[in-house]
Amino acid sequence: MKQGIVVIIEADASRVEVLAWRIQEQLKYECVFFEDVQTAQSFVELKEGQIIAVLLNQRISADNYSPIPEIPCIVVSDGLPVLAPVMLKARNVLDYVMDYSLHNHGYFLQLIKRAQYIGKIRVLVVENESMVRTLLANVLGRAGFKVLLAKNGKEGLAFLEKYPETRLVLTDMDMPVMDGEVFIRAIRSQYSKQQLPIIGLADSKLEDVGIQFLRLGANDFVPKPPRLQELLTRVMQNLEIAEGFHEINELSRRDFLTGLYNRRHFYDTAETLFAHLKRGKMFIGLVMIDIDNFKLINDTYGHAAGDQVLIHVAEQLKAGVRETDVVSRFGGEEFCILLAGLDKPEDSQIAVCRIIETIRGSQVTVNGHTIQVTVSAGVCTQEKNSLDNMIMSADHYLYEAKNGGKDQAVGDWPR
Ligand code: GH3
Ligand code: MG
Ligand code: MG
Repeated sequence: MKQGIVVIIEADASRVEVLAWRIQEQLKYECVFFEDVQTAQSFVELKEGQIIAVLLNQRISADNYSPIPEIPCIVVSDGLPVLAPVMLKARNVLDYVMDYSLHNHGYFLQLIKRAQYIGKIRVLVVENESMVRTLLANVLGRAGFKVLLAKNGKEGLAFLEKYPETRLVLTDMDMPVMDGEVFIRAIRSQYSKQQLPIIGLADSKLEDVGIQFLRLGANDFVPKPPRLQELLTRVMQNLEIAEGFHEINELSRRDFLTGLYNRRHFYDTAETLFAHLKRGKMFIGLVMIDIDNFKLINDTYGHAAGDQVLIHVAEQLKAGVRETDVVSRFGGEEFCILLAGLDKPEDSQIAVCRIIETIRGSQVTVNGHTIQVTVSAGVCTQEKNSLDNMIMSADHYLYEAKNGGKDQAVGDWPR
């Protein structure tokens, strides 16, 4: 189980039982219930640093929606959110959710996930009127976002260049120096709607400006002066959609069983690294790894045990290289690693031999059986004229390693 606790303050525990179960199952966080704020507060003090988020029933704390400072709070309000304006003024209130009903569970889970990194989510506000700018900065800041403030499109673009991980843009249309139209066009030439959502601030006095925003490539618009509830709801809505897209994109790049990157992602990133290699002084190592006698493991212990072995090997590979190296499952029981930024080609030999030794010395236990695993590796460090040629060369050395008795690495380093 992951480290972290979600605190739920709710008089009727049965209302939240299913939600708590999903939080535990899907997010791997522990859930703890309290019937009143005071007991929850003492618990939070005791578990300092471990609390991920607080879910608070509005009825239990009707006048204070962030009774636990510094921890993101999700307020559950039954019925119409008449108190929403009060909540908006409270610090650390991430959002309010109407009820605990089943169709809302996904939204709760996403909010809790977001609670962990909301302080890192950058939202860019581009607006020339300082009053509106300050208002937005306050609302978004209180919700926990990191807010960047720009007076016109030009300043906005400068921020995006400096902070490319910015997650959402709110922009005015009519501004000096660079207006919303030029600004949005510039963003869209670089980021898709899913990558960087834009919400237009549409002056209510001007007709059709909202439609103009959408036609230019904004995802949404809110009237200006903004109604704060609506603004925050739309910000959350647009982040939700973008995050969903990001998750799907991430899933399509990962192998379901081991969680490693798949072949598709490998080629995407490796091509870029390879281009760097050709230009600069950096060395890379292309490593093909294949589990030895894997068919025998499957035949002896069953396919499920084989899967455990694959997961085990994947973990060892990931742990054996640096953060910047790309580890992927190429298919079946074959893995490909791109060692990036080697000082000299021979360094790959040390890294790969260490991995092989670690795997040889490790064991996998499945259903009481202890399974011994070894792997063979082929390594190419000499730059060929294409990534595919490096892979072919590594494959050739892998073949040699297998023929030479397995459980070893063969590469193009000096022998
Ligand atoms: P060698 O030492 O020469 O590499 O022999 P090997 O038995 O490891 O290689 P072989 O290519 O003959 O067999 C690979 C086996 O991997 C066959 C295939 O059924 C199995 N396999 C491929 N993908 C999976 C998977 O996702 N899970 C499991 N359990 N087995 C898989
Ligand atoms: Mg094999
Ligand atoms: Mg094979």
